[in-house]
Amino acid sequence: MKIPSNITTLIAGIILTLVSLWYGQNHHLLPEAVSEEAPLVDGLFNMMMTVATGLFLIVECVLIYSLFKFRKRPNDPTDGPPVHGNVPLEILWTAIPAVIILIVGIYSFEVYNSMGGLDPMAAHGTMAHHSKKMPGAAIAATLPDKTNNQLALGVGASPDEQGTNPDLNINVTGLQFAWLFNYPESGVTSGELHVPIGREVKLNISANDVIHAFWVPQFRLKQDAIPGRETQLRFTPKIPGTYPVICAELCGAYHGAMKTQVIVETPEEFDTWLQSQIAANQENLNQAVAVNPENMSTSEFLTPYAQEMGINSDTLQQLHIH
Ligand SMILES: [Cu+2]
Repeated sequence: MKIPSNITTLIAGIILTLVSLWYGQNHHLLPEAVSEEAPLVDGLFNMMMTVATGLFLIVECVLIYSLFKFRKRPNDPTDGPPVHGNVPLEILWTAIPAVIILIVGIYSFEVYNSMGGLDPMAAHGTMAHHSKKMPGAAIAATLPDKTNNQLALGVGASPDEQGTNPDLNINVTGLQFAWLFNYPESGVTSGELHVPIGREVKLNISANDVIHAFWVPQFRLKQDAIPGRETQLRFTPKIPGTYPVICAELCGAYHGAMKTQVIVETPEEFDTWLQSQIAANQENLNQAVAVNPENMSTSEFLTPYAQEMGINSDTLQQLHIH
């Protein structure tokens, strides 16, 4: 019995499609998705995984079939037929990837927009708040605001949240080789990130020395931390747990050790943690008052902070501190 080849092709096509669709949803390659925005990225990834599985199976099946079908037979010294090209086939194998790329392009643009990647206000904050709690605040405020008139960098508010303020602002600073998290509303600074579920969080990210990258795979978010330029990530945590914060930009000898964790917790647990940090800070402050350098001049006192901020002594002179 000879089955017509177009029916064989049809059955193979159906099996291929079903296998691709199944694997696109069951690859288990991504970690848990713990923010409200993360499933958008997973949808895009699964779609690309489906297409990639289909292409992989087509290419490998044709390859293995050809290895057997067109192998050299014993006592056959002849060459294969000379094939110079096939215009319709070339048009086909150019058109199919072009269409796939167009669809992936439009889809990823949609995901990026829904997550807030195109929020025009995303980077309109200033760097000044990063030094708000430092004695150098008066000087920082007089420096020209470098972040204005620059394109937004990062993920801002989603289209229906644009113009609204996030529930929680956190200043994130990357430095060789650690992450620092500062909660400006309460003045708490911590080496690990705590965020409450169901609240919209905005991270204002910067770097002290070189470029770092803030990455939490479970949030499906990654953003460069750039010296002298603020970037943002705005998202809503959803599932409580402890997840890794990883530096994803080679930043020096101990880049591999630049890790901490993000603790996603209920708003009650988060408030308890914040209060305990405020209490701990208060204790440190009481100890610090004893060594307050009252007998230093303002410029003497500010010089180390200025150096840390990359301001040279000439600039400091021009500020006329009395
Ligand atoms: Cu780093």
